[in-house]
Amino acid sequence: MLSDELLVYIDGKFVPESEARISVFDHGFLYGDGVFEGIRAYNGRVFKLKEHLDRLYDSAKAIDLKIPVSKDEFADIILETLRVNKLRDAYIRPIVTRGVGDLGLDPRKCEKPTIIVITREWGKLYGDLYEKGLVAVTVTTRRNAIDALPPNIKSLNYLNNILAKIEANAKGGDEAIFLDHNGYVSEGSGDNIFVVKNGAISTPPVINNLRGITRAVVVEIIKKLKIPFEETNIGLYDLYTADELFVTGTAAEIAPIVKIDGRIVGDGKPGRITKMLIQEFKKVTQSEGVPIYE
Ligand code: PXG
Repeated sequence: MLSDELLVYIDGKFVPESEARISVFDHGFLYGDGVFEGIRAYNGRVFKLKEHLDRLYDSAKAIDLKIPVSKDEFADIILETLRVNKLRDAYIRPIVTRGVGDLGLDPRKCEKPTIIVITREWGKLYGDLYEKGLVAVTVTTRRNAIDALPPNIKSLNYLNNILAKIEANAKGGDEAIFLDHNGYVSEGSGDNIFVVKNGAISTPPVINNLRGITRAVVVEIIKKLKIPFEETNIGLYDLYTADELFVTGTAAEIAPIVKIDGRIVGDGKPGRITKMLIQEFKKVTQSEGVPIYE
C-alpha cells in the first residue's frame, strides 16, 4: 500500500486504490453490464444524494439488475467511504455491476452484483474553460436510440459517449454535442445542454438524454429567477443562432459554450444569464446536502 492512498469500497471491504480489483469475469468488465453514478460532495456535504441514488436504482431496474442493498444502506456506504478517506470536497463514483459470471452474456449466470464506491478529492473538470468558455462541436455519431439503449440509463456502456468525445477531440472541440436519430439536439457527451435566446431559456425534453440532476437544479433556479423557460425540441439552427449556450453536469457543473461548429456564440464570451446561473448554482451547492461528518 502506498502512503496517503485513498480507499475504495468493494463488496463490503475498504481496499487501497492500488489493490482495488474486480474479476475479469465480472460482466461489468466483459459487457459493460452495470450502472453507475457521479456524485459530488461540497464543503462536507453530499449534494443531491437521494436524487443520485434514485437514479442509480432506476438505471438498475431498467436493466433488470437488483441492487442487493437498500438505498439507505447504499447512502451509508457512500458516507462511510468519504469518512475513511477524510474527504469534504469530492467526486464520488458508485458502480454496480452484474457481477461475476462466465464468458456467455446471459446475466442469469451472474450470482451477485458487485458494488464499488470510488471517491476522489475534487479538481475542476475543464480548468480555466469556465471563465474562457468551451468550444463545442456537433458530432456525426448519433446519441443511442431511445428504443435501443435508452440514454436515460446511466449504464457502464459509455462507448456511444466515448465515440462522440473522440470525434470532438479530432475536430478540436472541448465537448461533443449529440443529435438524436431524428436530428434533434440531445445532450453533450457527459452533460445536458441549454440554449439562451432573447432572454428565454430552453433545453431538450429528457426523452433523448440523461435526466441530469444538475439539469433539474438549474431548471429550479431558472424558475426561481422567473426567467422564461421551456422544454422543447432543439435543432442545429437554435444552437447556431443562440445568444448563449451552456452545458450542465455533476462534473462540469455549469460550463459556458462560446463557439459551436465554428460559429461564435453571442459575443464569444460567457453570457450574462449563464454567469448569473453559475453564481446561483454555487450558492445551492455550498448550502445543501447530506452532512458527511455529523
Ligand atoms: N448526460 C450524460 C450522458 C452524462 O453522462 C449528464 C448528462 C449530466 O447529469 P448530472 O446528473 O451529472 O447532472 C451526465 C453525467 C465525465 C463524466 O467524465 C460525466 C458524467 C458522468 C461520468 C463521467 O465527463 N456526466
